[in-house]
Amino acid sequence: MAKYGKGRAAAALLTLSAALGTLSVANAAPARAAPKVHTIVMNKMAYGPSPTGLRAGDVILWVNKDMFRHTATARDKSFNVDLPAGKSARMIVKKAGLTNYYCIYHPGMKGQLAVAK
Ligand SMILES: [Cu+2]
Repeated sequence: MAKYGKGRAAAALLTLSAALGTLSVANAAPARAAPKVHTIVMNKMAYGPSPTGLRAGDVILWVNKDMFRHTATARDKSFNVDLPAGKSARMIVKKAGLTNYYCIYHPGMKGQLAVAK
């Protein structure tokens, strides 16, 4: 009987701590707006326009609508997205500032990301 009672108390404590854990998560309000998803389309051997309002932590969805394989490769090697024809991929923007990128298969394809902190 005593054993049963202890078990009940432990279970109640677990429930309580779980509830507190939920509360503290709910109270941790984000300091800034949630990350946004920006799309850059590769089509007809060119990148679509660079998104405005990019911030570090945002996501870029690269979409290759072309019939060729393309990459988005940063000149400073901070990212490299390699996409077969018709594929897409998500990339988290990590670095603030200006980053030039190009396609390693078609060096005439060029773009630039402008990322705020
Ligand atoms: Cu290419």
